[in-house]
Amino acid sequence: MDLQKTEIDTDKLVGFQSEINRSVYDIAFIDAKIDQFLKDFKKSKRPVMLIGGGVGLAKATELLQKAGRMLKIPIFPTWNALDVVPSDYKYYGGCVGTYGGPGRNFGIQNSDLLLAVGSRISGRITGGNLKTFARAAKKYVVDVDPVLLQEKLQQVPFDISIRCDAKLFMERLILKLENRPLPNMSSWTKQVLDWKDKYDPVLPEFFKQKEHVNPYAFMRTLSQEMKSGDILVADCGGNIVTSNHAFETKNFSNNGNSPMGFSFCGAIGAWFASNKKSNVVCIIGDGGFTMNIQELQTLLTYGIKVKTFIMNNHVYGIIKAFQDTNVEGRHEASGPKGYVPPDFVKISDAYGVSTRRIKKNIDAKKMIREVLAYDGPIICDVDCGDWYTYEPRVFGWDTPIEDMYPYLPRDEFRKNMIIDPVLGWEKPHLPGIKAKKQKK
Ligand SMILES: Cc1ncc(C[n+]2csc(CCOP(=O)(O)OP(=O)(O)O)c2C)c(N)n1
Repeated sequence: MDLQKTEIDTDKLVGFQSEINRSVYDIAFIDAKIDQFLKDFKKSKRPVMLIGGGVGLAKATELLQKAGRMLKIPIFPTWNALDVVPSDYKYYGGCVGTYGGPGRNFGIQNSDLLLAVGSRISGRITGGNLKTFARAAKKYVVDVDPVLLQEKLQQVPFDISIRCDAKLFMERLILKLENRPLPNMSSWTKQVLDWKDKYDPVLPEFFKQKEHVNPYAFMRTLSQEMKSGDILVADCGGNIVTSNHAFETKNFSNNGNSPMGFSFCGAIGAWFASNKKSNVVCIIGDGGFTMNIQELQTLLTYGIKVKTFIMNNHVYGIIKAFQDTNVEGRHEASGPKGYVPPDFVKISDAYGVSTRRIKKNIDAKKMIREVLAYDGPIICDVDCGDWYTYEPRVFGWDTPIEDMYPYLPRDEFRKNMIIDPVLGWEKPHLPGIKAKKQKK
């Protein structure tokens, strides 16, 4: 209460400096490490970059994309950098990690040189089997935060740690790359991009599904229907997995903390910051929507034209998937036992917000168009039945991340692993799973 009542003279507050304070960085050290990286790059056969949210925060997106066009190597964004390395970027190599989507992690796992910028390479990226993460790669890690570069906090040991702002690092890297002959990595890069295209999580049969809406098909269609410059804010749980697996380009999300209900308010914030001409779309689960349902009134009070799609699978999808993997399919409090969502259309109607329902997969495209074209706030309930099949994904925490479920036939797996696989993928059965097979 004392703090809340305190009078503040805003002119006297300590300011935040958005410009890089170059004096805190050791430029000679950074340049020497870049030289070392370029020497290793010459010897390398399978170099890659891993880009985290830090690059976007440092406003280094354009410089990173320029450096990528010079190096011509595969670049993998973490989920927090999907708008830094969008899916239509020439060297986008797919998503990586325990829910690694397009490419099923073959690119990063086969690499022999890894340059990570603005990512602390968290457990979501490495999986729990740390010694198998990019196991043949010499790892350069660039981070602005010296704390994250401390050895004791590294999930996987970094070979070379470079403390630097991402923008400054990219500037120095580009200076070194200009007018320098570089080895041709085109066949490796093509191989990674082929993996990405071949192992697209969005399967053709998803579009043919009868009855309920298939979330993967829905997200891919939505990404085709949204325009460049539109904003997508996705939430938490299974709907963020399907968004990140299937939505192409234009993404903006909350993957760090992942609080349920974030995207509804995040989209409202994004609408205020937007040009008011582009669409701002909110993707949210039924569980997440319940968390901030009172903001329906805010849409009306301020005339906020956010278009919200509730991916309604009537359960806590990601929790059920976790329960299948880890507690033998005992679905406690994840629905329908212990959790049942209300009828969101009736609730939104009561607030006076416009509504739509999509009940069938086949109607998705038409309805997406109608909602996107609607001039005002609108809530669309997307009936996904009880879908919670998020694939591909690493099954079991101690599994190398190229060993994804659904497992590939042995021969196909071997063809894709240049680096010797550890035995994980040879497992003939799914560890610990006794859950019923789901209907798709
Ligand atoms: C505020 C909050 N409470 C609990 C969690 C843990 N949690 C993560 S996802 C999830 C279920 C999400 O269900 P839903 O919103 O329906 O999305 P789905 O996974 O079905 O797409 C829960 C309980 C969380 N992230 N945030």
